[in-house]
Amino acid sequence: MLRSHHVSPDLIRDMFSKAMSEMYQKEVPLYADLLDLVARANRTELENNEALRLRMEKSGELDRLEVERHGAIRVGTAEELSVLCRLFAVMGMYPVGYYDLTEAGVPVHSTAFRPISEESLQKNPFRIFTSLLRLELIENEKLRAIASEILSSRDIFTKRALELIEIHENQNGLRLEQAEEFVAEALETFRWHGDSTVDKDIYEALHAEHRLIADVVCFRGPHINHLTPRTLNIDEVQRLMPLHGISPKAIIEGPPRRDCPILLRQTSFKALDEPVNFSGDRQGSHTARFGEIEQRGAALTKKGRELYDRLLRQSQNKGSITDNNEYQNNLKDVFSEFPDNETTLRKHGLVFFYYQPTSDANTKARTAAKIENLEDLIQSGIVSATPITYEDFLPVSAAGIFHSNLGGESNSMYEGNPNKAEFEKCLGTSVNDEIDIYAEIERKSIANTLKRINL
Ligand code: OOG
Ligand code: NI
Repeated sequence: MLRSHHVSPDLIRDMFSKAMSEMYQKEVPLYADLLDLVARANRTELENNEALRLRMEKSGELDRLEVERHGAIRVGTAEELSVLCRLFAVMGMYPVGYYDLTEAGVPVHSTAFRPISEESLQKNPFRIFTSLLRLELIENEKLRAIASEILSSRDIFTKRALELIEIHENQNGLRLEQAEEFVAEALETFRWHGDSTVDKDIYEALHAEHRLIADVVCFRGPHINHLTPRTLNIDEVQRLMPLHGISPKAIIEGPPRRDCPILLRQTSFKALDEPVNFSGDRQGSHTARFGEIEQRGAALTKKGRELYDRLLRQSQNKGSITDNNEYQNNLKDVFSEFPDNETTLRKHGLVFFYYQPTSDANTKARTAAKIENLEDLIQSGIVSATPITYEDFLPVSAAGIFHSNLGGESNSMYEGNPNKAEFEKCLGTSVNDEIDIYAEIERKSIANTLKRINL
């Protein structure tokens, strides 16, 4: 139970996401340009789409449109991951989902720290995609030893951040001034350091193994590598980016544009080359940090997700298409098999829905002819059903984002190596299952709806 003098974890997350955004805009000015572009495109979309504007106004989403939706970091050790898990818990962010990126030739596995309850997601849905480097997959023994030695001697958290995490755990919350201090201290962990902790030769050796290994191992901490605002029209922002001096990745990841959006569509601008001072005073550069945008749609049931995965695989049969228009057209053709209206999606059990009584539910219930099931209640206008938003990530899309920022590097040596049990051991707890979370939100909404209408 939250004591009255404690601030809510939702507020701390909100403060943290804003502080992170300010820091990142200063560190990567091109990201500030992307935010401007997205804000302008969102305004145009709202002007041209009255129905969307009204819907967003009604759900209170307009106020939150400009807050970032996610960021990403990469850590090197189990110890770092387990402390991060405790740090994010202070902000009401818990590990959801397991993503195996070895599938795409990237030697990491990941989870997303995010709010879980509907109320918390409403307040601020900010989440952090967090990857753990899998040193055990590096074959070169000497390099593996060097990397693990470097990682074991760094400390990515400030002393005060660790103390505040403990205070939070002991007193079950933080007071406002502690929360403010916590946000400032936590931010230090995610700051960019232009000074590398290693000399240039080591950096280059690790980089030659995989750029991601150099990115994780050679710096003082897990710098935030991108932040991601929400766009209302991702196709438009993809088109506008080059006109504003921003170089986008080749294609938009995820499902095609649809009337009923599903899951998550993402694109990013390519990572920048940034100057680095290596120890021993040699200069060089490192490419890791970028900006991304996302547009979210409905969460899919297990059955819906299986259909999505099958169609996505099928769309890839044409080989790798690098022109976005061609890619999207092909995707659209293949996805014509995926129903694109809410009634069919619901009747086929492909999407999770949130059920509510309509404003005149009880009047309508008195006169309704036949009511045997939920579908009858919807048909008679007693109950409304709205798709539940997908709050997680997509491994194939994440791999595409990784690749476009790692110079397309992949290494088949790492392939097909999921190890959820090991990841959870490092994390110190198990990850929540995203499908269970959506199913529970849907189930609760049905139970509440039935309770609230008098049949
Ligand atoms: C994370 C890439 C994944 C997304 O939005 O799918 C990701 C990374 O590059 O560290 O952020
Ligand atoms: Ni991302």
